[in-house]
Order: sequence, then C-alpha cells, then structure tokens
Amino acid sequence: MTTGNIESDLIDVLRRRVGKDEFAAKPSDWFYAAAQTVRDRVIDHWIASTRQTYAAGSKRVYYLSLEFLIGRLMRDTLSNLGLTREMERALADHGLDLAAIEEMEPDAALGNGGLGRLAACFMESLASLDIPAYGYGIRYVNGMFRQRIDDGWQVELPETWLANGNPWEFKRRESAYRIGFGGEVVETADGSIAWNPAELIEASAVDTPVVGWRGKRVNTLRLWTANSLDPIKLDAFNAGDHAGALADQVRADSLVRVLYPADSNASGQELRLRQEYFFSSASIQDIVRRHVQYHGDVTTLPDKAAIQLNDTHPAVSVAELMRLLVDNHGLEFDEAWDITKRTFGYTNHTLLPEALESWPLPLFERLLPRHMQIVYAINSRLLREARKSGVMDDDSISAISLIDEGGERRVRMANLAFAGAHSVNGVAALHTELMKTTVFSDLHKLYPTRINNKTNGVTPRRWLQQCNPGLTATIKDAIGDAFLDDTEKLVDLVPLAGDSTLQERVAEVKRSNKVALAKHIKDLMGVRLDPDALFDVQIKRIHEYKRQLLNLVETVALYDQIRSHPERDWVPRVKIFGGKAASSYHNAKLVIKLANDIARRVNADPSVGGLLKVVFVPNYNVTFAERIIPAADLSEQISTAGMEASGTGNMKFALNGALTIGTLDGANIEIKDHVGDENIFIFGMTAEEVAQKRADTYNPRELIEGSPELHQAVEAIASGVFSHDDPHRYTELMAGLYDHDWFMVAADFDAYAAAQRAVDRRWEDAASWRKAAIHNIAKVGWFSSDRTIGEYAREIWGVL
Ligand code: 26Q
Repeated sequence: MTTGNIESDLIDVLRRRVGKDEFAAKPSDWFYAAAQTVRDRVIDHWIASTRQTYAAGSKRVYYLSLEFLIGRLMRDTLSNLGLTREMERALADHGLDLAAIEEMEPDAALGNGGLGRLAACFMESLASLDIPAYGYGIRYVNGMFRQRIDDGWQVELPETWLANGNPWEFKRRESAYRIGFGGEVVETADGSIAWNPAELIEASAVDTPVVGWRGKRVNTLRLWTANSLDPIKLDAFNAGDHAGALADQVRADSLVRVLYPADSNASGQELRLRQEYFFSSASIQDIVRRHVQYHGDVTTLPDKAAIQLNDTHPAVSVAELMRLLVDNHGLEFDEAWDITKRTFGYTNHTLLPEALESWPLPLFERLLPRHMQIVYAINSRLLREARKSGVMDDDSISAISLIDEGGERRVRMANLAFAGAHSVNGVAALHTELMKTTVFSDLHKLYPTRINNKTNGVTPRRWLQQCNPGLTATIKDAIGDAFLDDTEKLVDLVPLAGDSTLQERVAEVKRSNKVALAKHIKDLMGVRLDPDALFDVQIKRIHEYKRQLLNLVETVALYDQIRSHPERDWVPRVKIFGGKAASSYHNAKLVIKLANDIARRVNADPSVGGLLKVVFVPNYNVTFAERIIPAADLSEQISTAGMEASGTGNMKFALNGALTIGTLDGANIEIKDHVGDENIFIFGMTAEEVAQKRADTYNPRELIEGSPELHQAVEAIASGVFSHDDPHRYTELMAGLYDHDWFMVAADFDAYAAAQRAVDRRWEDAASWRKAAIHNIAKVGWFSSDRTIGEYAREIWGVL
C-alpha cells in the first residue's frame, strides 16, 4: 500500500479492504475506506514514536481508566495530521462531501461523562506534548446506552458502535495475559506464595493510535478484550451440551460487554469488580513485562513508568503490582511497597459519599484471595505508621483504615489508592481543598504533602478548532495563528474585545452556528428555534446535584411572568437541555420527563408569543456536544456549591464564546478568576455557606413560601399543570423540595432568577455582550488540557 496521493489510495483501500468499487460503495463504506486511508498515514509516525521512546529509554506515562469517552475520530485525526483539505478534495472527486461521510462514524462512547471525556482529552494532549504514553481501558462491546425519548420518558437502548467494524483499531492477539479469579492461596515448599485461581480468562489487546497536534507523536490507546482460554469445549459440544460447551466464552464476553452507566453511585456489583480487576491486571502485567523486557531490572520501574489511576476504578492495580513484585519477582514486601508508591499517582473526581467505591470484604476475598492478603498487609503497615506518627487518635486511625469496620466489613478503594500513591490530586482548586478537609482529612494529616491540585482542562483541537472552524478562522484573522500551538495566546484578543468589527464577526459566526443547530434540531425533533433568541444551554449528565431542576423551576417561573406581563420587553430565549440519567436513578429520569412535559406545554402556548422555547435533545453525546457548544450563548453551570469537582463543559462553552451563569463551584471559580467578575454571572451560596446551612437547620418550606415566584412555580408543577395525564407525577419530587431540599434549590432560587434577569439586561446591550464573549474566549486558554498535562508531567510523573 502506498501512502502517496490520498485520492488514489482511497479507491485502492475501498477495493482491497472493503471489497467494493466506487459505484457499489455506500456512504458507510466510504467512511471505512477514508478512515483506513488516514490510519495508513498514522502508522509510520506511530512506529517512529515507539522506536524513539525505546531508543531514548524514556519514562512512559500509563493512564489507567475504566472510561474513555472518545467520540468520533475522523475529523480529529485528519486535522491533527493536516490532511483535512486533501481528504475533502479526494472525496469531492467522487461527488462526496467529507462532512456527510463523517456522519457515518459512530460516536465511541466508552464512558459516562466528565471523567471519561477528560481521559480522552488527556490522551490527545499527551501526544501533542510529545510525551510517551499509553491509555489502558476496556474495549466495551456496548458502551454508553443510546437514549431514546418515548413520550417524554428516557428509554435506554444498547448502542452497537462496533456493528460495522472499527477502522481505527489493531487487534493484538499476541499481546495477551491470563487473568485469574477465585481459587485459593497456598504456600509452596520453598516458602513462597502461590495463588491458584479457580478461573482464568485471557485478556488480549486492541490498540488505537492517538495522534497529537501536528502529528507530533502517536501514542497508543490499548483497550482489553476478553476470551476464554478454551473458546469451545468440543467434548461437551459433541455430547450435545451446546450451551455448556460455550459457557466459558459467554462468561468472558460478559466481562467486556457493558459499561456501567452510572456515574454517581458505586453499585457494588460483582461484575464491576471483575471488570476492574480484569483490566487492572492485564495493564499492570503489560507494563511490568515491557519494563523487564527493556530494562531488565524490575526495581527501576518507578524511573521508567508513571501509572496514573483515573479515580479508584483501577485502584486494585496497587495490590496487583504488589502481587507481581512479591510473588513473581521475589521482592521483599517493603521494597515492593516502596516501588509501588513511587510508581502510582491517584486522581480523585468526586466527594459524593455514595460514589466512593468500597467492596464487601467477603466478595473481595472470594474473587481475589491473594489481593485480600496483600490489602491486610498494607493496612497493618499503614495503621502502624499512623500510630507511630503521634498525630492520629483512634477515630482518625479507623477513618484511614483500608477496611471499613462499621457494619458489614468493606474494602475502601479510595484509601487503598491514597496509601499506594505518592501523589493524590483533585481536579480543581476548591475540590482539592475540600479533599483535605472532608473525605481525606485524616490521611492528609498523616501525609500532608501528598494531596495536590491539577485543575482540569480540555483539548482546544476538538473543542475549538474542529467543532468551531468559523470562530477559529475569525480568531486567526484577528491575532494570527500562534494560538493554534499555544492556547494561552488567545489573550492577544483582549485588546480587540471592544473592536466593533471583531465583535460583529464573532457574532456572525455564533449566529451561523445557531442556524446550523436550529436546522439540526428541526430535522431531528420538528421543533423550530429562532436563531436570534438567546440560546441558554444545560447539557451534562442528569443529576440532582447538577440542579437541572433549578433551571426547570426557573423556566416555569419565567413562563409565568411572560404570560402575566406580556407588555414587558422580554428577551427571547431558547432553553436547551440534554443529558442521560443512570438507568436506576428515579429522580433523574423524572427530571427528564419534567423537561419534556414543560417543553410540550410551553412550545404549544401561543400566549408566550415565541419568547420562550424549551427543548430536551435526545441522546446527548460527544458528537452532539460538538454541535451545541459552538451555538450556545449562555452556559448553565449551576451545581450546588461544593458538589461538582470541576466540570469541563464550563471550559468548552467559554472557549466558544458563551457566557457562564454559575455557582462558585469546581472550576467555575477559576474561570471567574480568569475572565473577570464582569464577564460571568455568578450567583448563590458558597460551598462554605452550603455546609453551614446543612449543619444548622435549613428550612426550605419557609423559603419557598416566602418567594412568590418560586412558590407559584413549584405549586404549578406539583399540582399537575404540566402533567394533565397524571396530575400527581411530580407531587413527590416537589415535596422533596419542601421537606429536605438537599441540593438547596430553594435556597439559591431567588439569586438564580435575579442572575437570569441580569443576563437579559446584558443581552439587550449587544455590544456589551459581545465584548464579554470575546473576553471569555481570550482568557480561558489556560483551561487547555495541554496546560493540565504539563503540570501532571512535571509535578507528578517526572517527565518533561
Ligand atoms: C463507580 C463504581 C461503580 C460503577 C460506576 C462508578 C462510577 C463511574 C463513573 C463513578 C463515577 C464515575 C464518573 C465520575 C465523573 O465523571 N466525575 C466527573 O469528573 C470530571 C473530570 O474530572 C469532573 O469535571 C466532574 O466535576 C466530575 O463530576
């Protein structure tokens, strides 16, 4: 295969790998051929990158994550290689449009939300910064479910992203490892320990090249798939037991079948722990094998490998590395522990107690008997060190224990990850401070230098250049193209923020993005949106702490106001919602139904005169985000303060010139510090005030009854104004606001409504709005994942 002219290669690839000529090819065939034509151009860079790393003996970064929310790869890969125009021309020669061919690519959704998308942004930035790195995860056959909205309700359907094959990946059947489960631990004659698992499953690698900006480096995303060692038991099959003959393969398949679609509740299911161990063990075995092969001596591992744990999902890796070092490489426990700690870093992404992983001890012990022994051994050293320190009382010591002894005994994965890592980081400044004072306060007392902050970032390639080519071109015209290589150069826009020509050009781009989104939504759902209205967007996982309900209640209040005072000059608004709810999360699913119920009623009401439209877009995913974010005017980041660890959507919106309405939570605080108080709409309680109010007595009923707008809206929803077919549908949901209101919707409502009216006033002054939008674009270059990865590289991994 040549890699000369894309046009001739494309036809060649189509014939040889798809088996069709240009007359028979369907759009999906063209996509496959185009992707493989591009992949062919990646391979030489890939091999060169790997060779160079081996030759230089460089330290590598290993990013272990149960989620990689990749989205599509065609535009990203073409653009990073600088081949977009060439591919456009090659397809045009056959009467095809690249944008239409891109639509054939499935959205790879091997993740739930923020944590998974962060992993994908990090992989791209690692390659762009020329850092040798592997991502390790699971090649789920069914990733995130596809969301259908049936009569306003979420319905979950399996997404079959691999149905037409995956043109980007390489199967590596030779890179395979045995993963054990269950069985027993025995002491052998020579005194060493042997684990004899009851069950063995083979993990084999499937690699996807990850291309950095300007094709600088190509790293590997290595996802594991599972096979039984004996795919079919022929004796059983021949004896007529057809199902039994395949049972082992079915068991292996089930391991990589589905992504757990919950991002806030540690479900505690056995299959989840099996997934965590399966991918951790395969990855750690692969890392140790590579190290020993090239460097000979396992004790130098920390000099050549930095392993980052993306939350606690891979935390069992700590015990797995210990097992390999002690049982297979014959190291003393203490030396192994020192190597382990110097190798691992751990990133925490949530403070929500219900999301902290812990496993019932009997389950952990049954599935991983050797790891259970290792956890006990680590724990006894940890607790001894704590007692010796003199700074820990009994309560502190039981709080840091790897075993939760209150009630049913459980293994605490966050404590294991903390103990086994030399660095523990949060994902925004506030979140990191709260880690020190809440979940990890006792471990922080014992290890006061371990916790550090790495504020999240997003890749500007996907989230500016690729999703918003119009804005990118406009910026280039204004300040040149240095910002393409260093996002912080966007600050050169600051002196131009008041320039009316630039303001108009930025506004034209925004408008044309809104027209495109409006057309998409019209085609998809039949709802007509006015591109001159203010596009007010809340897209993210549906969760009570993210407070879609606060937005919806305010929407109802606004609807009410518009009808009572039609004479006022209301700012026309389009309220856009999107997001998936965990399948078992009752209130989140009810919020989706409420958004749809409100939309149906408001959109059909002639008395609002088109001043308010509400849409809930179905099946929000990375690809949908790439359409919506460039078209947004207002970004809703309204979580209860102290609950959103960082947020990353907030950064994507600001980079695309939307203004933020938000609470002092997560990275919103740092966004405010960058863009300035006058260019963001901050409202509501601080994290400290929330904590204070929760500790004191909080009386939401009094607040609701004292706020006429809020009261009216809550009562309308509770009494069935939006649910004539089932008037009590929302009675309980609204009763929750009166009774406990854990997420403080009532406490923040008036401030939120006032901030929304401040948004209206600013919108009416178009020049002032546009100036603020340009300020946002100019000042958020710092939130590039290149900056974040640079900090990890220097301060945690010791590379760069
Ligand atoms: C745990 C156990 C069993 C099943 C599922 C899970 C699970 C899965 C996913 C728990 C949590 C998650 C995802 C968490 C997540 O996405 N957190 C987000 O991480 C972002 C990146 O740092 C932050 O910006 C967000 O604030 C944070 O909510």
